Amino acid sequence: MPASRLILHVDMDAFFAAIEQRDRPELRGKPVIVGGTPEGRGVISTASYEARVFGVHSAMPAARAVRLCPGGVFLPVDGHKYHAVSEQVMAILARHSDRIEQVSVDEAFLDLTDRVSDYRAAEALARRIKREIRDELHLTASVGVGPNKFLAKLGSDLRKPDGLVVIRPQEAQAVLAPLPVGKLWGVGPKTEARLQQLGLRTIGDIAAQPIARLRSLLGAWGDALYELSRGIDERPVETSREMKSVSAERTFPRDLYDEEQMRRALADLSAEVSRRLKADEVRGKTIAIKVRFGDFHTFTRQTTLAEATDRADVIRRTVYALLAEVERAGKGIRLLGVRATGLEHGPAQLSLFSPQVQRRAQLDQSLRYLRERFGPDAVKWAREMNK
Ligand code: TTP
Ligand code: MG
Repeated sequence: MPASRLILHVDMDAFFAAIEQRDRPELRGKPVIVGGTPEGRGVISTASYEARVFGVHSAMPAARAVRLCPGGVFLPVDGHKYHAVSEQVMAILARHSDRIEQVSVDEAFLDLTDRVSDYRAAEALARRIKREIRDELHLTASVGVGPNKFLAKLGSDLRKPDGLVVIRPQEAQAVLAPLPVGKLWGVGPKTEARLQQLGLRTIGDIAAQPIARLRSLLGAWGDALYELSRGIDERPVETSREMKSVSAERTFPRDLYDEEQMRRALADLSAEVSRRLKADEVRGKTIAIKVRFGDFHTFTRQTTLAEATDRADVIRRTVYALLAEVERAGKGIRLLGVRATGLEHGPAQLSLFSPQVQRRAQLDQSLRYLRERFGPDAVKWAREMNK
């Protein structure tokens, strides 16, 4: 049951800036600002904790950062380097669990439910992970442990940098109550302002509302906020393996018997999968075909390529070969699908670093959860409120 999950969240401290300070000792202890230019162009990616004292933070226009922190050392983004370090961090995490969901370049959830017996053991594992990251990568991470994703992530955020916070289920309400509503997942600055207008300043204020009032104020989204305010969050950790597949399928108005028509459909589906792989800047190593016959019998066949691909022609040739392996015995085909899994990011894939891409991915996941748990109405409200 979700109530008994044990989740750990890791978030590296001042990630890009910390890597630069590690590699250039003369920058340690100094306000380091990565992204943007010293002339004040662009938007900054992150700032070392020394620079944050001046009020500098991610996504701030560089011009403003220069004004706030004139003595700051501005450095360009070295995406390749950060990507490599990100992979090292994830490799350390992978030693301790295979149920890992990487959420962004420096952040991941681990589902420890089947790995450790209790919170003490989880805390010991959290210390060990922090130590390995420090000893091997000379970087610090903040870690949160809790009964769900929301509380684990909150925990990693509460004592940054180099923090470790364990939130046991029975402590959740007390930890949450005094925090501002903006700490609730999905509540951005605009929603926070609107909730404040309604007299809802802290998470405790929300938890204290009758659910009917929240519903009348916020629609189905009120249910979602109410649950979070009480430390309830049933989103599962979705491992890359589960999440990372790109597929397209088509049900035909009439069953197909003609080989040429099947090939045309597969060509279209391959092109569609290729287009989406490219849009996400990933490539698939395993290509699968799905065949559903008129009698609803369904088969999938897959093959792993020597090299991951995003090319429509490669995918198409692969699924043609797979189709030939499916025993059709003269039966009509009702549905065909093409799927790419074993997704890999290209070596030059920098979009993981793009805050827009990160935010979009997180928002997509959040909205999916809202829809599944509280229905389309909750999604509508969440969008409306966060406009
Ligand atoms: P964060 O984990 O949000 O920030 P951080 O690691 O720099 O600082 P901390 O976690 O200690 O608060 O993001 C990780 C990296 O992603 C960050 O180092 C730079 C990049 N990033 C951007 O480029 N733009 C952004 O708007 C954000 C939020 C992050
Ligand atoms: Mg971080």
